[in-house]
Amino acid sequence: MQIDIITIFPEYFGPLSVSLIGKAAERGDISFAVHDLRDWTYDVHHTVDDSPFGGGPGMVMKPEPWGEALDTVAPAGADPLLVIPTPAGLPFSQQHAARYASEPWLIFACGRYEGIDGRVIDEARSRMRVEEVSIGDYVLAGGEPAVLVMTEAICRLLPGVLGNAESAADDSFGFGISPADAGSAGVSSPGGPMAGLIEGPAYTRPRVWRERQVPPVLLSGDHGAIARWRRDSALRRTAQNRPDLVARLVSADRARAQSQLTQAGQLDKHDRAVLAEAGFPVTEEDVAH
Ligand code: JET
Repeated sequence: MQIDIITIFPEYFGPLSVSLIGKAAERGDISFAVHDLRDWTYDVHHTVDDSPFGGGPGMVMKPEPWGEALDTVAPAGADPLLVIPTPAGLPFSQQHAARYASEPWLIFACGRYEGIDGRVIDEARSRMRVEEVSIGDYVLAGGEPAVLVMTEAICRLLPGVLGNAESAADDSFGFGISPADAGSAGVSSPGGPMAGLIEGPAYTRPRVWRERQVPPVLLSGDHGAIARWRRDSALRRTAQNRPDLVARLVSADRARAQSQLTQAGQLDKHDRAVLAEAGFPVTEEDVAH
């Protein structure tokens, strides 16, 4: 996979040579090219911003350097996916990460100040695929940290990057990519037992630490009981911290009950009882079927 990043702070991307991503880059599984937007400025001050038409505070990124940068990085006829982090974008999710991991070529454009002149995105859309995405409901000074976040979420899904292929399939949120897409991307297919849930806590040695025991079921060797316990703690934590995710599962579950389909991520009777006990508003009918 090729990843191009256009930024006024190339130094910000030092972390890409560290850890999992750094190793993947060393192996040649991912190839990064970080481009300094100021390379496409021609005045002595290498100006990339100007005041906003219509007035108001702050500065706007000038269109000309962006236009030339994109022309150079993605020449006519090329087919990259241009991803632009912005608080105004669609929420970036595990589904995005999985879909981006199946792309051979991504370009990230890091905006700053009050944003990039709106015509840059319009013009880019006329000749390549463009997605504006948000990594959360807060405002950053620039897109750089968002690109690091997305790059990590994407690259850990590439084959061979995460030593253990199964840990990605079983992740919290690991319910986003269709098995077909997963196959072509070479990423592990989710729809595991934790599909649509956030995971409960994990434990390792020692068995007793500061007088606290590891939950005994995890030492029982009973794999069925362990899977059930893990699912219960995932359900309880999801009900507690992410009622929005439980609501999605319950409504998907109701739709399925009507169409008689069976698929990964579905709730069984025990699940519904655990959710009801966790105070989640599951109906009588939900618990019964
Ligand atoms: C962000 C992403 O703040 C975020 O993104 C960085 C950023 C900051 C300021 C301006 C900007 O402009 C982008 C643009 O896109 C068309 O003009 C981007 C917060 N959550 N997710």
